[in-house]
Amino acid sequence: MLDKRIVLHTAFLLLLPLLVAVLGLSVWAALLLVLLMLFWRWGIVLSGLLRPATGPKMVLETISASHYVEKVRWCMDRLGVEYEELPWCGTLGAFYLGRTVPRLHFRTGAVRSQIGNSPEILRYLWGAYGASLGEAAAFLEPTAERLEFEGRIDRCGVSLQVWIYYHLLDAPRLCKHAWGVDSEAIPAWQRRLVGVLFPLQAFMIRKSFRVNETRYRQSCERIEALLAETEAKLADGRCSILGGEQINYTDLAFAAIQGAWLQPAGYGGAAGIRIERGRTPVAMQRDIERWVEDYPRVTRFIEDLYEAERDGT
Ligand SMILES: N[C@@H](CCC(=O)N[C@@H](CS)C(=O)NCC(=O)O)C(=O)O
Repeated sequence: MLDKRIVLHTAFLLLLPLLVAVLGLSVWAALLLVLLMLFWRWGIVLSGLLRPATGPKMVLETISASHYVEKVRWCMDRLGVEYEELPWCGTLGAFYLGRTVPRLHFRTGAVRSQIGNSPEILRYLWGAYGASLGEAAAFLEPTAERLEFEGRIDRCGVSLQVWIYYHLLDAPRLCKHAWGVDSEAIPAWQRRLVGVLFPLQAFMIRKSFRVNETRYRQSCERIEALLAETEAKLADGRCSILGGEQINYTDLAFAAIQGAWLQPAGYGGAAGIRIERGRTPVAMQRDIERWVEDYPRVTRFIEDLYEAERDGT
């Protein structure tokens, strides 16, 4: 979430050398400008103290198609807390602001705070609502076993990112769609920027995820290892992957992260983007169909959970 006052101040700051050069200002005039900029920045700090941040209590920064976002969004929806979603176009935040999504902004006393990284956000929600919401928040309770499983689900999420980009970077139209260029909820300037910058964004994604044939194969193996392990666990008809009758956050995390390839009805709740299987490249469809066939219990588990919880009809 960008503070407009700071964005404006930074823009002016960047333009200062240009201003000095164009107007041919003296050293003293340039020094005066520097002092003015410092006072302006101080004014922003003071106004923040005098007029504490307002706005919604919680804001979740997101991108349209993200399995990590979906994990947090689903937990927040299930918890029943009020929040607003602030959608960005994919890749802009990572490469130009150095932040990942999901990112949760919330009020803490007179100031606003923020957390990135889905596991930490869930720990915050548990800490903030575990006691006050009681039974309704019980699914968020972290145990050693759940934390360990969540860690493996999240690592598999990275393998899924490699798998997705291996298939989608060569399908620019669909890739841009996944990044949100067709989503009216996202500011038009971001959608246009991502449209224009696509070759650069694709290059940076390819480099940062090291998307190549070897990594693709490794990623498939890692994804399939978790799918096979979960398939075996579900064989006894349990309701929750780690056992027991009650769903907990690891079930939602598993379904949200693995939902990236299955794309069940209701994926993303009301806010995300679904990538219909029929639109994906043939090789991607082949992988998906193989996984559906090889892991039928996992497939049913994810689809049933979505139908029950995300109104996936
Ligand atoms: N470990 C992080 C991973 C988050 C992540 O990789 N998010 C991707 C989207 S799936 C992201 O922020 N991409 C940056 C962007 O698109 O701006 C988490 O669990 O939240």
